[in-house]
Amino acid sequence: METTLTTLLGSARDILHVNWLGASTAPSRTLYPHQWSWDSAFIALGRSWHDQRRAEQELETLFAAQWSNGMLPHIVFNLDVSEAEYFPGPGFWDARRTGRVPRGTATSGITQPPIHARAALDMHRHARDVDASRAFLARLYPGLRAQHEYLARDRDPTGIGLPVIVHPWESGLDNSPVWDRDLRDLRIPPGTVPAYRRRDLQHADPADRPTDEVYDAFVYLAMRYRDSGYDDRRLLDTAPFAIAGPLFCAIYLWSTDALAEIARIIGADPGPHEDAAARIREAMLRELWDPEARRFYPRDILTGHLEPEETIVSFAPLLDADLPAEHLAAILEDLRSVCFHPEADGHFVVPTFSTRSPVFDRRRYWRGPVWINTNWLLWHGLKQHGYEAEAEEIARASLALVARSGFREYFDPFDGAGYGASGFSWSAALTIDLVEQLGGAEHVRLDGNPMAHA
Ligand code: 2M8
Repeated sequence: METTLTTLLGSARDILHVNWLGASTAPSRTLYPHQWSWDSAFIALGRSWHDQRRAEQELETLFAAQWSNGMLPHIVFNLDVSEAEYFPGPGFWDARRTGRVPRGTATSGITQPPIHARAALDMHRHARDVDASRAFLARLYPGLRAQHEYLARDRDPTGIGLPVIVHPWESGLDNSPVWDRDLRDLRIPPGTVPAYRRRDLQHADPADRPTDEVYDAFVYLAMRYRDSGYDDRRLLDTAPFAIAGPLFCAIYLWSTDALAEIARIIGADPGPHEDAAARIREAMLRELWDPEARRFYPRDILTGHLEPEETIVSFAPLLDADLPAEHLAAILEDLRSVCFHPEADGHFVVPTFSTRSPVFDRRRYWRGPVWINTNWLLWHGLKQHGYEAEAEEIARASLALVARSGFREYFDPFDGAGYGASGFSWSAALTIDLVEQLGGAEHVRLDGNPMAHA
């Protein structure tokens, strides 16, 4: 089995090599030929175990495209790829019009979960060249700080203490049922959505991807934000979608803790980040916790309502190192329930949506399948709270999935079949990170019970 893991790690590195674009990495050469923001953080972390220099370059390339207001764009376009190869491309976003996009770069106009400070800190923790890594942290720190300040300053229009996302694409979990109600409630005036061609369907099975109706809603929301001039001061008047969600906010909190640590490492003042973390932590408990359901839910700040869907985002507050015992116990109960831990033989944890929901879909993008990045986040969260057995089960399931089906984009929780893109970068990168964190290929066994160290 050791040999298999060694081979697996070799293939994971090969994928990162093939998807390397020269200064950053594409999530997939076919489906996603540009640089994506949170993908790059996962990719840099995985790559850093064998190539510190390129891993650092990955994040520096991303931050070189950060807007002047601190907004870190969710896509940095690869200028060698034509507009026709991915929709929506730079022409659609028309970001340059804001005057905030750095010269020589082309970006989208929305952001993604701010996992970057955490990735940079983790990279530093195992860096071989510690001096180079410290210098890298010092170079990245102003950008990380600006990214966090942007979210606190411009994305909290009602002052709840949490940033909102203005598009499901910002959540990273685009097509999750958690947004269904909001997308259904959108009143899209007939004729407003321009004619467009879906490029994703040229590279992926339509059964794995969002429906056309959902895509229209995605395009409409992106257009609305673009046509407002990406003006966050007018969000309450112009945004049809403004949601503070547990996954985005928990990652923001986790990274804010990391930012305080980075500040300490480079000799800056961690105080402002510690204060920010305390505020975010408190706001998450106040705004996103439903005491009756005993669950964290996203809050729609336009209606004031919580969004009661049973999705994986409810478990993300495990990333809060100080999560109170009551909340921790409730999350564990849910994670162990038949909805997220189906009892069928050979199932794989953790489905992204309750397997008991009538609209659970075992293969469609974010509507049920297991993803390696959400597993990796929960693995971290469980470990930090001392739930070793549960964390090990997730690690074992993740490795079994990629060993069985390759580095696919997502996986069937029941039979482990792979869906979406093949040669998907974050599945490869986080496999590397997982194995290395567990002690390396020669120490990890996939067989036996549980993830035993040899
Ligand atoms: C997916 O999102 C993009 C749009 O941003 C798409 O469907 O075209 C999501 O899974 C997102 O989380 C991810 O960052 C991106 C690239 O892997 O693909």
